[in-house]
Amino acid sequence: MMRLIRFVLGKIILFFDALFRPRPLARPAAEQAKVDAQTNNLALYHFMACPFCVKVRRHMTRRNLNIELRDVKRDKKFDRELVEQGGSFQVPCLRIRGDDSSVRWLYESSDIIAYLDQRFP
Ligand SMILES: N[C@@H](CCC(=O)N[C@@H](CS)C(=O)NCC(=O)O)C(=O)O
Repeated sequence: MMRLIRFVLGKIILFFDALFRPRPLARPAAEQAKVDAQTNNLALYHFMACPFCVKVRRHMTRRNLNIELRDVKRDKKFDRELVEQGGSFQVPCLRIRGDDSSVRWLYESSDIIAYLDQRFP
């Protein structure tokens, strides 16, 4: 029963997400290219119908941040990486690779949004 409720709620969330898609920020091409180069080091572990993931994905769209999406429900490899390297199965989670190749796993949708706002003001 809970699974069914979650499934239906997920579909409703995705419907409204698609219906009210945010308008992406328009940057000059050179500036967007710079931002794209920086977001290359980021990957968002998520799944489609998760409301907290929708919140982060909508923020990314609004800020025009092209961050690789890794769906943990569609690809077991991402599921394993998240648990084994991130430390727990919770989405959304932002994988941040530093210039020195160090990796940080950032959980919590609000913290992810705050991080993106601070890095791409
Ligand atoms: N406070 C967290 C909540 C995240 C959360 O509850 N995510 C759910 C999916 S919507 C989750 O990962 N649950 C673990 C599971 O499904 O096992 C946030 O804002 O990111």
